[in-house]
Amino acid sequence: MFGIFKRKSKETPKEETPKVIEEIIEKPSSKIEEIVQEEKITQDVTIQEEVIEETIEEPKNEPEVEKKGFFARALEKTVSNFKSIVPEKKVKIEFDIIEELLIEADMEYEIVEKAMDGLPEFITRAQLRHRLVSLFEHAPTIDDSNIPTPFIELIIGVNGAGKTTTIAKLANMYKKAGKSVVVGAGDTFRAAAIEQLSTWADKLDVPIIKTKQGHDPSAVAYDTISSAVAKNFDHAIIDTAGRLQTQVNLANELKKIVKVCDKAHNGAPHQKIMILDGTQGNTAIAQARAFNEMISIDGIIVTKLDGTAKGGALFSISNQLELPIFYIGIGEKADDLIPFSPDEFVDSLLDGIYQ
Ligand SMILES: Nc1nc2c(ncn2[C@@H]2O[C@H](COP(=O)(O)OP(=O)(O)O)[C@@H](O)[C@H]2O)c(=O)[nH]1
Ligand SMILES: [Mg+2]
Repeated sequence: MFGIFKRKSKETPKEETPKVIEEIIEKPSSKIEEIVQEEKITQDVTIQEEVIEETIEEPKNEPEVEKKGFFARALEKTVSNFKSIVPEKKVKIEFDIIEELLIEADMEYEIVEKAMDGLPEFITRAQLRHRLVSLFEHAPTIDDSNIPTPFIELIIGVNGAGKTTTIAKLANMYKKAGKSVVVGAGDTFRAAAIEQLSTWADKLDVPIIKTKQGHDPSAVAYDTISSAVAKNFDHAIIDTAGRLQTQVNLANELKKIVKVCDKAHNGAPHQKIMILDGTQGNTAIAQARAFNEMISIDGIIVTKLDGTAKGGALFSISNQLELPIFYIGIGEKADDLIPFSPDEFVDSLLDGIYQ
């Protein structure tokens, strides 16, 4: 770990001349082919030409929503479920009731036991808060001074988890902080995935590196990084395909992308971020473990927390995987990404049950 997790900077965004650099790579770069052949990084993955019909919704142009209380918004469904167990907020709550609430919120039983071990029969907010916050011991290290340029992030996760949308959200956040960003459409498995990222790139006015469906995603990663280096970009964010983690192909492909990133720029990718669908709750853990074994992950972004009552799964996710949660996704728009804060998260949860 570099300790280079970057939070929203407080700088005011620079005035930028809108410019779209769009590069279409017709063929995987010959450089990549050389590297792969020379080093026998992995067997060539045969990518079936497959067209999956997918509706890409135009990102809506809505005014920016006030972000105050966004953890409360993220936990709205989780907390509203609590009402059936604790109809009225209290100062002290019985041990068994707390246990029930946490399980209801989809916290794994093992973690509930760990968190509540030795707590008294009636538990105060402060007692529970301390235990819950400490479950996020793997909170990200923040060191803004030590961020390599370009800062290269590889985004992984299963189909539908929210990878492409999260890339748009990250790009939007970096741009708003006055940084330059290039995105790479590394999910070459589906044409729709390339189109979806292109639509976002147009909307956000960030350059995109893309190729045709079925082409080598490593080539896209290589060219995205090369472009970021050549043009002195601050950030490069690379998308990947998310077919099922059980496929050996996917593991090989991801390993190859990681190696090629390092060839393109020593030390890249600086962060491998896994995107987990929050509506899956605890079941996302097994998925995450599989990815972590393929290419070790640096941190997690949990999406779709706005649409789930399983907010408690975040405790298990971070604790079981021993990984930090960098951000959470709370909607489909570019601004719907917030840095994860264990304190605020726990407080919003407790607001739903304590006076
Ligand atoms: N409600 C909500 N929807 C999200 C969020 N993140 C992504 N989505 C939606 O989830 C769907 C799949 O996202 P996508 O980025 O295409 O997933 P990918 O296959 O992993 O790239 C899309 O309809 C997104 O708009 C989120 O934080 N909240
Ligand atoms: Mg995608």
